[in-house]
Amino acid sequence: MALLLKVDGEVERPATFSFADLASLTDDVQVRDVSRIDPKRKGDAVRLAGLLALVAPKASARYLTLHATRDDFHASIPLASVREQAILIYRLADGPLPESAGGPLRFYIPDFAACHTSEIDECANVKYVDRIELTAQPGQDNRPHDEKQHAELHERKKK
Ligand SMILES: Nc1nc2c(c(=O)[nH]1)N[C@H]1C(S)=C(S)[C@@H](COP(=O)(O)O)O[C@H]1N2
Ligand SMILES: [Mo]
Repeated sequence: MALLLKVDGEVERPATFSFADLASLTDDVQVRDVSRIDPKRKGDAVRLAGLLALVAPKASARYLTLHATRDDFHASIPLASVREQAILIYRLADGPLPESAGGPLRFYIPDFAACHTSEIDECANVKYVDRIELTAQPGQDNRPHDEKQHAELHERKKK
């Protein structure tokens, strides 16, 4: 089974997860039909908190650094602010989340701020996330800093 995600860094038990691993997590960790949270989103998710319970973050873990190798996009956000709310969308109609929706795995914060207005902004909803690294300090982050960079990023991604 292809690996979707590696979770490592400041954790007691680094782990990797496949689609089957995520699908077999217990019901309390599953979020069915994310359109109930955001009508623009579709599919099923697992709670970040459920994955963190398995890897056991160390007390030193303060930042969550999200890596998308596919397009070299990275965001690093304070762990405490998303620990309980964030989810990872992994499934659509019983299959993997398609690339067009940010799949195979998409990080999603339900109550994000407008782009580049805060550390927890819409830009941190990282698509194609394949590694979550817990760090003591802010990690790799190449989100756009202003409206011009943001517009350029979106223009690039349309092509
Ligand atoms: N891997 C990756 N994730 C990404 C981006 C990106 O360029 N690459 N863009 C971000 C930005 S700037 C925004 S506003 C949202 C847009 O998500 P949407 O296209 O699903 O609306 O995705 C974020 N996640
Ligand atoms: Mo954005």
